[in-house]
Amino acid sequence: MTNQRKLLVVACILSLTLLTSCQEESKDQVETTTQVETVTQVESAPQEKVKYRVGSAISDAYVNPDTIVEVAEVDIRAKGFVYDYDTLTYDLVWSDEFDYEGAPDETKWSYDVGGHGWGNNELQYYTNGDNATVENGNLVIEARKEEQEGKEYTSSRLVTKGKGDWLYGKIEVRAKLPSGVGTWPAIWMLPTDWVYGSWPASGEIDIMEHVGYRQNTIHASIHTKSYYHTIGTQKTATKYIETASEDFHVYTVEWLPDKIMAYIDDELYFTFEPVKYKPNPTTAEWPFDQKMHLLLNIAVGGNWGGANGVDESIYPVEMLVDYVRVYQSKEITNITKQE
Ligand SMILES: [Ca+2]
Repeated sequence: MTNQRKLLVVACILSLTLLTSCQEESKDQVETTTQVETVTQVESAPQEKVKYRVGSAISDAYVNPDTIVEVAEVDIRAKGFVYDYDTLTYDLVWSDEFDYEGAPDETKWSYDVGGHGWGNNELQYYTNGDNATVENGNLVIEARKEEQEGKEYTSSRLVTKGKGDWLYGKIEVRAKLPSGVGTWPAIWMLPTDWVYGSWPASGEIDIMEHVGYRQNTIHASIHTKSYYHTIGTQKTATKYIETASEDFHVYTVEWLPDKIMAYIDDELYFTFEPVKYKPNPTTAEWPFDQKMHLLLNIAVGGNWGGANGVDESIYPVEMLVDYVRVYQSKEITNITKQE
């Protein structure tokens, strides 16, 4: 090999190495960006992030001062509440330990019944409790492949509406989730009285959602008139856990007068604090000053759960719930705004 050739070979090896490392670097960057986007959706890309930062905690949410609108004091929400978070004490106010056998306690649970798709083109018919039972210390919700009322699947959706609802508090649900493409279990909350209008104006809090085609990725979300999934503005965080369907995990929401947080096994992974998006939030950003009740269900298919199809071969599938515990804090329950 001539010297010239040797040089050429060395140059080729060098440029190949560089190219490879460049590609690896850009791949890393893409992955990082994707993760950030999944965690928090920023309303608009600010020019100078530091300048627009609002609140004491470092956050991905910023308020652009050019967009600040004046709001009458009476219409401002989620602002002006004074409490010491570190000294809050919680008392158990409602629970079901599922430490009995048979049908779920009818003093605590009712059923949403029907097969109209539930706003999401879901495939199941929700029965009047036929797919829910309590055994071995757990509530068992079972989704089955069986025809009923023109639908190919049955399941149950338990609700505490009319039997348990709360304003502010900490809701803990220890559960083991079904797996399989097309399953969509959820632990969530809806308003009891819809005083700010129909969905999403009166709000929705999703304590836990899991879609089978993204096994072990857990979602916590809120929906309001300004922030909801149909227009892509809902506030969401995701957390990957390794054993969502093999082990029980504790899914928690902590609902305070000015923010909502979600945890898995006591680890915080979602905070929604509306003043970080708007200095003067209204009910469009914070309808969460009215009572809400709890819902537990497995949906089959649907716009999100069925986005990658539905595996028909996996049924029946179950969600097990060891307990539901609702705590409230006397420092928070009767809190009013400071003038
Ligand atoms: Ca139990």
